[in-house]
Amino acid sequence: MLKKPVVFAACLLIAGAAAAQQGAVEVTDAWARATPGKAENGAAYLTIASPTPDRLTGLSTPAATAAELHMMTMEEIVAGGVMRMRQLAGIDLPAGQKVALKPGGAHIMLVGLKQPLRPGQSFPMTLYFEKAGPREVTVIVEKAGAMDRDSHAGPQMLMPMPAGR
Ligand SMILES: [Cu+2]
Repeated sequence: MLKKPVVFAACLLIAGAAAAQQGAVEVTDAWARATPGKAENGAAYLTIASPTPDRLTGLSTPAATAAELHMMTMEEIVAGGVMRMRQLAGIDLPAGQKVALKPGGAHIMLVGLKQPLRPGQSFPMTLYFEKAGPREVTVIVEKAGAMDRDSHAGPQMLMPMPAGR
């Protein structure tokens, strides 16, 4: 299925066929976790569906110094130990499939928050797509323990990753 050995892609949730309208990248359920105290970093999540193959190559937001694409690996989640993340250069978007950035997998790291994220707040974020260009979305801040933007969403699923690295 995957032609390139992109390890991170195995961790992305493919949430079934998308109903995206022709020619438009859809970004939905953009949310961020509220941050405790004066935490310097935060995490944001969203779901992307592109009707044509594309690639998310970068992000920016006035809420933080930088917004980076990060991935946590399977071992780290199972071990429940120290949170280690590595930065991704981008995320491939297969045509017509939803790609979800969710807790425990790929996420957007908000590095250097200008101010703490409080529940109920929102802030703009711009996603840069290789083909579709920039797209601005509004990110809603959910409470600190939130696992999902929507309470009706199903349980978190983790796909096994190829061993070795
Ligand atoms: Cu991160």
